[in-house]
Amino acid sequence: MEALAVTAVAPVNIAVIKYWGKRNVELNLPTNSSISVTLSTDDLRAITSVAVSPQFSEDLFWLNGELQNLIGSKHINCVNILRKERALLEAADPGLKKLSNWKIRIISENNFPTAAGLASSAAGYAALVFSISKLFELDLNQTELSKVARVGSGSSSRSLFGGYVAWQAGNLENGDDSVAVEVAPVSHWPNMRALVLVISAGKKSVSSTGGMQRTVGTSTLFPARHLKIVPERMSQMEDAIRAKDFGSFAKLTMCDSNQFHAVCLDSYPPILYLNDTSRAVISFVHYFNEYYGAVKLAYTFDAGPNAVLYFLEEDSAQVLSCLKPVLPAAKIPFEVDEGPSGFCFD
Ligand code: 2P0
Repeated sequence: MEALAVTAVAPVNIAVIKYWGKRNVELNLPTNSSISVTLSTDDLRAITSVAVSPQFSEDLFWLNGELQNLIGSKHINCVNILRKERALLEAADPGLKKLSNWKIRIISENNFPTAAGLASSAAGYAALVFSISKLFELDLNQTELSKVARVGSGSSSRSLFGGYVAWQAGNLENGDDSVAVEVAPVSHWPNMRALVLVISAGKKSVSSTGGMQRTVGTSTLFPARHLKIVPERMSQMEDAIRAKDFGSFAKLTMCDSNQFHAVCLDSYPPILYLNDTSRAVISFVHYFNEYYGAVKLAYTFDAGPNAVLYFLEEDSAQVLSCLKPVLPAAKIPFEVDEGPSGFCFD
């Protein structure tokens, strides 16, 4: 059988300035910009293999071993955007194989809980878009690919880069300027560490898309957040990252997580992602920082109860020694990653 295949690995990213709210649901255009840190693919990652063949009779997609319905899905929307890019290349060079007409098979696996507020869709769409761009030999840079991944899932735009990444909300109605850019590479702040505390591996109580629309439609606190506070925090966070100012980075990260959960609570009906264990983690982090007399540890929570802690390598012994008695399974902290990588096999 004639077939071409590529496998790619893409990392999870965890936002320190949160994306919450869409101004265009179909294109995943956000109401505010956001910033994230890309975690190591050694620990949390999506691995996706894509294959095309003239012998395949339909497009098929398996996620974590289960066949998915592709019809009308955001996955097929991403595939079709990239098929159009490939068709442009084929039109310019008649010698190229007509891969844009071949059906595709996609197999994707996450090595962590899917839809539990651990950015599984971010890694998944980034791996999908990256692997197809390699398969189709497209000449698109990471920012251009981030635009395609964004259509699948907003936060995935940030997983096209390693290190410290901003997703610019943009102003255009077609989303052409709603793209991810690098704030700093992983090498800039190599002693940054993250620790994921999986408090619950269950699926989220309210989907991100549904939750965002509820907040946009009902929270009276939300306009202040996305119009005034986040734009200010974006530049403060970029400055903190560029200056490697952990105290400012940590405080902004915690304040932004808390405000994201505050507008969730201010939505009607309220959206409650944190649980008692999450709140105990928040108290622990503030107690830890007070005890050491400096902001050495930060927490952030996405659309679920699981905590991500940020700290510096030089403080990891203190952090882990405090956490190990209560979390015996605490692993070696994750490093920050360089971003997606892919390889072809014949
Ligand atoms: C973020 N979250 O910035 C925020 C913080 C959750 C809380 O991006 O609807 O899965 O696919 O664009 O990207 C989760 O939302 O939502 C998210 P869609 P996505 O990471």
